[in-house]
Amino acid sequence: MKLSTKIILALIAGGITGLLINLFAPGIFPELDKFLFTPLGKIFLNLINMLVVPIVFFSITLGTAGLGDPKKLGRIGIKTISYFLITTCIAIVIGLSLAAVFQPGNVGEFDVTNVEYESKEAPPVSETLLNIIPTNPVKAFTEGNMLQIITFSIFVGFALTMLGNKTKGILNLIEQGNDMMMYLVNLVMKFAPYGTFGLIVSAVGSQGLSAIKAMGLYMIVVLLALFIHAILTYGGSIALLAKKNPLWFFKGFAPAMGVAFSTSSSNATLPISMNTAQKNLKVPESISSFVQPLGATINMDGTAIMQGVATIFIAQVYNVDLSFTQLITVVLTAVLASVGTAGVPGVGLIMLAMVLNSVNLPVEGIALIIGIDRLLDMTRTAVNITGDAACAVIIAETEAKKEAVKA
Ligand code: DAS
Repeated sequence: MKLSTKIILALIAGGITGLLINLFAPGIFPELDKFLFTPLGKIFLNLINMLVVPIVFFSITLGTAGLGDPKKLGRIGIKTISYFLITTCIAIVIGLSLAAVFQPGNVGEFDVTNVEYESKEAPPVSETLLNIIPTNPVKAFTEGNMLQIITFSIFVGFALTMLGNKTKGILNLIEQGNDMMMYLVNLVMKFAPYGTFGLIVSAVGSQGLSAIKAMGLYMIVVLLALFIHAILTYGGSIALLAKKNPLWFFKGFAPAMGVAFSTSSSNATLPISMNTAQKNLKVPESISSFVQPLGATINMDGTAIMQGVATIFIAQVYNVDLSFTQLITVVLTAVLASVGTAGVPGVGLIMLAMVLNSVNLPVEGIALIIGIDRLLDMTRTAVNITGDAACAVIIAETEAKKEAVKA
């Protein structure tokens, strides 16, 4: 049986198991979760997180060096950032529009009298962007500071390109390191169905139906926006720009989407999403290794959608009418917030405070959506990494056409 089928089956079995335990034997769930489901998920999460930092360094260094001339690096960089920014803006507009149409904050009673939310201080995006150049690369590696690791890797790859044969030995060493990491990814992938099962049972079992019932319409609007964005924006751009069948893309990338869904972490899924894009979608390693780690760190369309819908939802609950200028502010702030969101569970909610502050909405409103956010984080993370893969496929195809014309 194909790995993607095993992961999908594990997702379904995990969801059903979590719901059944929650419905019929909630009393035994905590013990079962503590001694079975959480350990399964934690082992899998730790195994893939163990690979992230070395994979990002080896792959981006190789990817940058593999691109050959700096002009190609510049061209791919511009295409990548442009695709990321345009799709994130589209994502937020879809989220805002659906929230305005379905009015999730005006349906049902939301008691806002005693909601409290201690907003965790998120670093301002300007600080995040200024800090992308590491003053101490070793510290960046030990702290897992992805943007700084990416920047340092691009510089190393650029140096290897410019020095050519002088540093051939180092390039070979990095190539061998990358091969070693990719072997380990394949090894860890064998455990994916078990880890995915454990993570899903844990997430669904602990959430239960109460949160889903209370926030039903909000959840539906977010999920609908995520689905529309994935099909229209990613499916449409794959068809129009890469001239590929969207079904081929989604089917090929399904294993990575399943892992992202179960881990709620773009960073943790990165080794698997790169491996899947290279193996199933035939994206050249040099392009996949440049686009996907960058995307996992700064391109979060799913998160931007949640932030758009949540802002309108909270405005509706507090009876605040946002002006058109304020909506533009929400789009721009949500783009910045999604750039500043690290690819780890739950950070999108922390960055939401920044979007709410930009239009003077009460941050306490986040307390209304916290209960359902764990389940929504799973889906938006799957969308986040899918956008990165769509970008990689499109760049791979457009670069291949450019090479063909040159030849
Ligand atoms: N879970 C984050 C990710 O890994 C996104 C978020 O929290 O919104 O993409």
